[in-house]
Amino acid sequence: MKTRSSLAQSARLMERALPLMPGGVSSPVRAFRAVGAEPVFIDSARGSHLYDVDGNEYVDYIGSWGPMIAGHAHPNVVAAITHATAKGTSYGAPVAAEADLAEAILRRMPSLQMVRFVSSGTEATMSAIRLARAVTGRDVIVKFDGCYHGHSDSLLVAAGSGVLTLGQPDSPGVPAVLAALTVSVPYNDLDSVRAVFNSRPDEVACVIVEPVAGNMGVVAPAPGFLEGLREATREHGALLIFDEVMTGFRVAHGGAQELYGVQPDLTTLGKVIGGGLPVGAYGGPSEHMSLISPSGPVYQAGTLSGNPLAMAAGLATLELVSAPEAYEKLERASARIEEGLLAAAAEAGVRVTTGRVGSMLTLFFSDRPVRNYEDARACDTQKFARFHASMLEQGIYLPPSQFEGWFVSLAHTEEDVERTLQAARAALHSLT
Ligand code: KE4
Repeated sequence: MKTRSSLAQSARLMERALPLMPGGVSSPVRAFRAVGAEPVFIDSARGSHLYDVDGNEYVDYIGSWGPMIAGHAHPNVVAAITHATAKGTSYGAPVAAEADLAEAILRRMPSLQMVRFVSSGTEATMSAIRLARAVTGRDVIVKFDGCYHGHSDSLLVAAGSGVLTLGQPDSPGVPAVLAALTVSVPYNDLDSVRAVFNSRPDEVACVIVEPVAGNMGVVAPAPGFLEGLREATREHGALLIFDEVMTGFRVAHGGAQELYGVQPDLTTLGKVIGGGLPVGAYGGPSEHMSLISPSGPVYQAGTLSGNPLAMAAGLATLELVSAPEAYEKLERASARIEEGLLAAAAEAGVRVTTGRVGSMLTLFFSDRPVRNYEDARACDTQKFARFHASMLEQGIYLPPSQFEGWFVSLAHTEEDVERTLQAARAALHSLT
């Protein structure tokens, strides 16, 4: 069993970073707090592999939390960014590349007639709910426990991802008067959504949902859930927002809205459409999007929105996942990993379940299926932490939280999969 050589340089770099940046990191979940391990500093990456500053090599299942669907440092993406960089890095002016990426997105998602680029998923969802409030003239938003839509005030309520990982589903600093306008209900529970509409008729501006939840671990929508949201929002004059920051062009060529055949009013995007550079986007019908400044009164802006390098990286990445075979390859590798994990757990006598849609999956340390936040919270996070530590020691780099998804890329090989399953067998046996 291959184990890591040293972590001395990572430790030294964390010692240096800690007094400079909160937790020594630029995003909380990277601090590995939930798994009680020391984070490794990454020096480089290529394909499906990461290389840390001590020279240890890992098979990577974080993929920068989703963007690296074509693998790290893909030659096409590197060439696109390099070509763009040689002409300058940012102009604060329109560039043709914005329309290039916009056309690529609209071709894949017919529910979008227009799109606005921003620099993160947080900006995308924050802007989409502002637009929904403007379109409807209403203030209340409905979200789902355990879903995470970035860290804007209105959406940091019963949130998933890092806030759930760190056991802080709500955050200090969010004014109570604002949080009161956000109603969070259980995922996959249509009755609770209908109850909100019945109790606060004409107040709900939008329902925002991860069409496949990825921030309490991967949880698929129950049959009829998304269709029910579409029907309830239409019936009550609220907008349906699909937050496809994670699922967009990840779970299917046209995202979750293609996979499940449900068209939202607004869609938010990120991750894959930036190919590893900072890009977010929100879009929908022209009648709504034309309300966005400067064509309309709803203000939203960004110094680096539509950055030419980020547009080039996003377009090159989308082109790499444009053939149907790409999703077939992702499906085969991801299904192989899922069935291998389940077999290894059964062999070791460890009770687990899995959540998977396409190339995003989670191994839950739970003896029951995970269908919502309450189920996810019942997972054995200590056992997950021990599993994570063993996998990391064996050179398999997993998200450092039970409440995150693993991401498979086009670069993951048969050998990567077999190495992962071999490590998982050892890790699971070490738990018994
Ligand atoms: P960003 O602001 O982090 O670009 O996107 C926020 C966001 C919005 N919507 C969904 C469905 C998301 O998953 C995210 C961000 N995802 C997390 C990982 N689960 C980002 C990782 C991090 O916070 O460091």
